[in-house]
Amino acid sequence: MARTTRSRYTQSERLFAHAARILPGGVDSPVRAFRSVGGTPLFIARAAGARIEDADGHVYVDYVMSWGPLIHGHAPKGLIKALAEAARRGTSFGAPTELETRLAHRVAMLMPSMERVRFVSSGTEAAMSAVRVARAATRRDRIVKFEGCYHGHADAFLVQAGSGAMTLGVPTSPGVPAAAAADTLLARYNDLESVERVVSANRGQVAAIIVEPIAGNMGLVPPRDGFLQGLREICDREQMLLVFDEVISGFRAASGGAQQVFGVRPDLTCLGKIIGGGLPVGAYGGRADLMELVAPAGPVYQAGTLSGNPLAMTAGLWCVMELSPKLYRRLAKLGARLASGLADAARAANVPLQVNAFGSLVTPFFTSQPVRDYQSALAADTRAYGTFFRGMLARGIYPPPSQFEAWFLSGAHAERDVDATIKAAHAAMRDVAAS
Ligand code: KE4
Repeated sequence: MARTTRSRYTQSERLFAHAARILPGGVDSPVRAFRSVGGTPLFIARAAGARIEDADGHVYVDYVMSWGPLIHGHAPKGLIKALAEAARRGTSFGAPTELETRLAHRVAMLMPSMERVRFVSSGTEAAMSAVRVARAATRRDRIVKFEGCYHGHADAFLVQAGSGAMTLGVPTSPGVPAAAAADTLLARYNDLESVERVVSANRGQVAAIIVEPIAGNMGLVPPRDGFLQGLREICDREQMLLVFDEVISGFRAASGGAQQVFGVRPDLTCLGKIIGGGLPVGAYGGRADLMELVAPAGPVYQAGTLSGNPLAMTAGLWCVMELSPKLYRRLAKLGARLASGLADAARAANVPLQVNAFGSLVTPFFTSQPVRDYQSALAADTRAYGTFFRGMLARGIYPPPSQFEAWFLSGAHAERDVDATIKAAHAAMRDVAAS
């Protein structure tokens, strides 16, 4: 009988088949299903530092890093120790603890625009709550978001531009009522004129502009010079609020996030990922006069059983206390090394590639044109990315399973990890060229 070649991923395939019978799509978040890159999602058994190990025992250099929270790498010893001690004191109280106050003060020290902070359990909760505060404060219902930016899965954000850019938003997902989408207007990232057009067509009705100050959800797209400052000026002129969604960029672009890097002060900020150190934490905050509207201080209702959970606060505190200028210098060096190495690998294989990079965030776009917004990101060849992704996986590197995500470096990554990644990329680019 012909020997069936044993798959590299036998255990993951078995586990995925079981999962798919009870979990929609076999996963708890869509991007994990490898739908856009092909193949079976890897089921992870353990991870440490910059490495992740799948159920078949294969080890990979990890560039997903749980989609951003793990700026210090997987399972740092100090974090595990702090969590073990915290767990022995109890895992959740549903009552205030000093930990929340300590973390909130640390956040406010790093991001002075956050005069008040409310902890929640995800970036989605942070963004939806910040928008609720903005609507309450301005007594206006409409918001402006940008094509290609993602702020979690609340109804108001699952919206795409209507027939014309000036028309009201339409849902991108079944189950989102047209009415919920209609108050969301779309503008083009890095294009202030598109913002002016939308704002003038809805004068006096827009509560806020919400933006990823460094976009990570169309792949990495940094702001053009003057873009964020321009949004600030439009908001001031139109009495709208500026909401920075720093779920990715917060504590990653710098200890004070993108607002520190670009010197633009938002009225409200959303945080997630790093602030929880890998445990479920989100936060929103900003001007005291706005945040004092939040219950029970004010009438804007928002609540959460596990908000400020002591284990999550312990992890968040440990992570933000470990941030240092030395870490950011290392991350910037590693990011630049990775970005130029990926570009070299593509050039050597004559594969069109644009590499966007910002500190420890990198995205290789399989396209010959610069990527500055959603339209130019969509021009990328996702089939080529899928070939590249599978080639990297087969060579022990675990990039994000989507062309439209950022690669995340951590303090646990070493130059030898980046060099091994670049070596694998030369081979994977040849796979792309040959496909
Ligand atoms: P969560 O609800 O997933 O914690 O955060 C939503 C969110 C809000 N704002 C920004 C800028 C974000 O990037 C996110 C979540 N990011 C994605 C990855 N790009 C999470 C991964 C996933 O959806 O599985």
